[in-house]
Amino acid sequence: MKCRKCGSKAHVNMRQHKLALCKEHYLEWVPEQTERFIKKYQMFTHEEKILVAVSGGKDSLSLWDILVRLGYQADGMYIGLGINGGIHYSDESHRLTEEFAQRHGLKLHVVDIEKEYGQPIPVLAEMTHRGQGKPCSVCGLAKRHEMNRIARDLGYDVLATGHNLDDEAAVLFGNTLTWASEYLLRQGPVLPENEGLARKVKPLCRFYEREMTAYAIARGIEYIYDECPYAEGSQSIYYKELLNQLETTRPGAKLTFYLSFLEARKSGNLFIEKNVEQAHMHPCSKCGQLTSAPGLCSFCRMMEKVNAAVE
Ligand code: Q46
Ligand code: ZN
Ligand code: ZN
Repeated sequence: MKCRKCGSKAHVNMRQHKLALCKEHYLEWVPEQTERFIKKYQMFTHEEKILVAVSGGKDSLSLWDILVRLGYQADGMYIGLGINGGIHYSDESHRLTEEFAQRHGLKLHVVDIEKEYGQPIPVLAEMTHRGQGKPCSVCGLAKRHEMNRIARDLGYDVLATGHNLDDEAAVLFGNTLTWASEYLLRQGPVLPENEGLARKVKPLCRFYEREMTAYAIARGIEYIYDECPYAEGSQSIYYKELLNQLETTRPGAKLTFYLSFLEARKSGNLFIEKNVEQAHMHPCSKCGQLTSAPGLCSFCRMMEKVNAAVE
């Protein structure tokens, strides 16, 4: 296999794009493509302030690296979840994120859930009996709440996350199986800003997971290889495996699945009544973030339970 651009030995072969590139040209290609997606989906401009949610994994660190290389004003945000167990997941991912920021002279905001709310995520999950033994629903709720809070308090226009195509296709697959209209309507590379909530964007949503791994390794980014220990056996991993099987026999199937969905959504061909999207939102009476029910948002409601349990 030879690099299409220079003819030297190829480092990455992307069957789905019928494209092989050497290391040097691959390291150019990924940021170029990212810039193309940013423009195509009108994610943000060079004048806007971007907050990148970094977990210490390959996708978010690569995203931060790419945005900075493209000349965007991108700061990082790390949320310490307090998930350690045998593999020191949180400690290690925090260390790698700090190192990355220092090495590149970048600004990193760190929020530690335990310091902020008294308990780490697994304990909060136990105290609130949410999620049948898995802390993921509490974790997701807390991460979303903290990202919105920091973006708002520190005046960022845009919140960027490192979701790749495999993540997006798995979510889409799950939502399609149950035809979850509300979620289908909201899924996409950009979720517009809404009354004080920053715009949310996913600049890597068209890259395969293996493309991002190849980028992080070629760029020499040190990232945490282990997944969060609670990810094991999750539905999203199962969907990813199914889609990978499909991809093996039909290269490009994953990308087509996601892009056809985006096309259908854009042209209004999803057969979903638009008014689902317009569910009325109210500001939470405690933190001010938007929520569908009047009163407290789900995060503040959860924290009320925790506080009641402590007293
Ligand atoms: S939700 Fe669940 Fe993840 Fe939180 S507890 Fe770990 S696996 S980190 S994306
Ligand atoms: Zn080349
Ligand atoms: Zn609230």
